[in-house]
Amino acid sequence: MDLLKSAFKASFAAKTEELKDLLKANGNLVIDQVKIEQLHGGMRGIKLMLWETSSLDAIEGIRFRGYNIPQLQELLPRIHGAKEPLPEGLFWLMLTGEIPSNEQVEWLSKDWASRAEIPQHVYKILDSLNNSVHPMTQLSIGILSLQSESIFAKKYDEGITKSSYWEYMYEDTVNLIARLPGLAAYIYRKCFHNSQHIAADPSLDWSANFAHMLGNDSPDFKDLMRLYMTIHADHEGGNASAHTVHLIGSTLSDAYLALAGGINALAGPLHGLANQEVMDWIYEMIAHLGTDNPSKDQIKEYVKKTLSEGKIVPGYGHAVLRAPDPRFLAQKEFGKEYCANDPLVNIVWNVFDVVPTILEDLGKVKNPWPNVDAHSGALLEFYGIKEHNFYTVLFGVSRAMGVLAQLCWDRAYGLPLERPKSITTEELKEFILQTAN
Ligand code: HAX
Repeated sequence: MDLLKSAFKASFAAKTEELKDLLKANGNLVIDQVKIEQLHGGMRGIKLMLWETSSLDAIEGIRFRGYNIPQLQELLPRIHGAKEPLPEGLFWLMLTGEIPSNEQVEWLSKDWASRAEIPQHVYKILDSLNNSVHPMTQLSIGILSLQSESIFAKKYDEGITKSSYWEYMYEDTVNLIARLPGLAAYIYRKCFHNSQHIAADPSLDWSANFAHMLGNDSPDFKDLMRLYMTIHADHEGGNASAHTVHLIGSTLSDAYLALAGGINALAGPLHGLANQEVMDWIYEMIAHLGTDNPSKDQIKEYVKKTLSEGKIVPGYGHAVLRAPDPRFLAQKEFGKEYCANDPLVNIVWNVFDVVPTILEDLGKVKNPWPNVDAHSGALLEFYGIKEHNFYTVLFGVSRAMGVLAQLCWDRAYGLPLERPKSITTEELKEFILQTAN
């Protein structure tokens, strides 16, 4: 059994026993109550899922196995001259609860590089797609085409015991994560660089190799990719992409089928597609105002125009967060170090200075602060990745790490099929009537 697989096994073995005892003793305790407004309002805040890899605090932001973003940046290993920690370390942490050593991260990097080969039929399917097909749709199709490689599906078909599900889920998970940069880079070079593909360099770490295959070998861009891949990886279980993967996985669909579903959820403008929308919105503002150096007053007027047309300001607001997203702030710090004079980056910062007050004044927006998607596009554009409709693909590659690590936990715990109860409006009316009497 490989290094991480055995570390994961040790980690979940103890927790599974603990969880069993906990359920036995406390299974009837009520943890939450549901208001009718929550039933109608997107189930906000209802506690109804186990999720081990991360947990979201409304003010502090995301914590991965208890560590917030600044702590992760300090503690996770940086190897081979990287200035940013490697996301491989975060994946190790999500599965084991332990910050890995440099040697463990180095091993994982090499393990992923050795699993990265993509079968030819996947490329053929991608090549058959017209470039007008959105890159997120192509990513979803690419992942589905890779499903031919699922070890879990094959073993399930042959007949396996429930106690071994986790093992094959682990294999699918790491194989899929290993292949995603190659898949995403293939889509990028096919759509935007005339199918001039760049071969993988297995001597590089996962993110650096991704940067290389996209076409930018600068050390700074490799560090941006390490940062980007780390901070987008997970946001607890209730967000649409994570919950979709968990739900699909609960039917014992394999990692490929489950992740493709999550990618489709991420492709919505209220979720991951917001990073594309932010950049499109900034470019529309630049065109409307006739300057790529708009003043804060000009930005204010444009924000008001956007709202007066009944549109949302992309990159702002959140269903859980009630403070500036630490993932936004981490990117701002990166920007200050590497591209403080870039006009587009400065627009992002000026938008940050004016938007929260305007949204707050509307009186209905619960969180007027920027989320992760408000910043990422400007940094990518600085390093030459200028195609806005590709941005959510990068988010998807990173998000795969968190949701697939959790899928391993789901199978290790033997979590059952997810099946909540829905009711009709008539039943709701009846309930209200009965409660009133
Ligand atoms: N611009 C304008 N209006 C906004 C707004 C924004 N950025 N954010 C919220 N509102 C509005 C809502 O549309 C809603 O209006 P109505 O009552 O008229 O329908 C009202 O304020 C209350 O909404 P809320 O309770 O504050 O927010 P929700 O939990 O319902 O929605 C969203 C959270 C993220 C969907 C929302 O803030 C939004 O649409 N933001 C812009 C899109 C965006 O950036 N999405 C990415 C979020 C992070 C993420 O998942 N990244 O992948």
